[in-house]
Amino acid sequence: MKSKWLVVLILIICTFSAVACGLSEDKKEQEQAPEKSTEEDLIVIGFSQLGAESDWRSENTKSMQSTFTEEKGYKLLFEDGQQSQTNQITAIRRFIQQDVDYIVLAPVTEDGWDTVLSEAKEAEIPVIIVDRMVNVADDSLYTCFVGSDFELEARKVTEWLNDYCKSKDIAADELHIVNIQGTMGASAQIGRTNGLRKAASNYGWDIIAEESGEFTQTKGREVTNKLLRQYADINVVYCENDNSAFGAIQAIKQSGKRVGSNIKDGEVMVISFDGVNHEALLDVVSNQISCVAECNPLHGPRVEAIIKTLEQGGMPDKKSYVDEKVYSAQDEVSAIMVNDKKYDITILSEDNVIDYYIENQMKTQTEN
Ligand code: GZL
Repeated sequence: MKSKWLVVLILIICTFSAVACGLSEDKKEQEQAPEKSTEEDLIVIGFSQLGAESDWRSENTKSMQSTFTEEKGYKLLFEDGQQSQTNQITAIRRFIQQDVDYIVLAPVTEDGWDTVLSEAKEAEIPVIIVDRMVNVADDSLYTCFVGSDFELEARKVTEWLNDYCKSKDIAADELHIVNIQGTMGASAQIGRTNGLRKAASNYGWDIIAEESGEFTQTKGREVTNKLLRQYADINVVYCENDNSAFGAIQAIKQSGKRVGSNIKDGEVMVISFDGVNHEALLDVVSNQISCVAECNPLHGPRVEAIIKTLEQGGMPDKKSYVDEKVYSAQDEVSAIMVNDKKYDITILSEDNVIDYYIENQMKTQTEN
């Protein structure tokens, strides 16, 4: 009898130990298994992008999309506003309904955001403003801003223009400028226009006309065409982004005039902003664009750094601005001063232009 019970006891012990081993194996497997980011582990970001109007905007969108991937623990909800504030407001309301973790807004224009940002604040969803700024009565409606100082960009190129003219004995009253503006009411347009106006008032330049080229090549060409037909003495076309500059260059050539820096010899000078793609930098080398202020679009890594700070309970700077270069192929001006600060001019040539283009592309890769 005893031996039978002994056998039963041994069987019971074996069974329990087998089960215990199994459990520990499962536990070990779980511990070794890589963390699978399940849906609820992802940080959900609602990104309201203003549109797809320019090469700059495409690079900006690419930077955000390549930064906020599921592999890195994010779920990016991307909405293209197609240049419409109404669409962007609708997108933000959708993000609120979806209870995203963060809202990132690249606002098409500065005004009109108070109500919808109050709704986001009410829902306790942090809002990060990227690229252009919002003009709100209460700046607690957004957590922070990261982007460019557009008026500084304008001060840089206008200081370059002033120093270049001095080096060529071109008198201030010999300059007859048209401003091909960006999207009216956008921070980039406001800052770049203000910077030109202040320099013109300061140095005695003649701004013949200002009209929006909407940051696009088509509209830039159309507006420049019209102004060239209206005003025979235009010798500087100040374009508030590269795509409108590409259009202006086409219009100047179609008018039978020559594009270039040699104003004294009758060339029409083109000045621009962005310097984002190879075409723009090659236009600088070939003297189609005399000077371009870089406007860096690679905000993905910058926004990610802000979100990481917030995730760790930190508070990012309320406003952070990107350091940006000035490019020219004219070596008469090697540096400029703005507000007592010196900015070197990056002199581009066929030998080095690829380095700067690659550098920008590398920034895209390395910063992500
Ligand atoms: C600048 C950005 C502007 C670019 C344009 O940060 O808002 O909008 O200069 C773009 O190319 O369309």
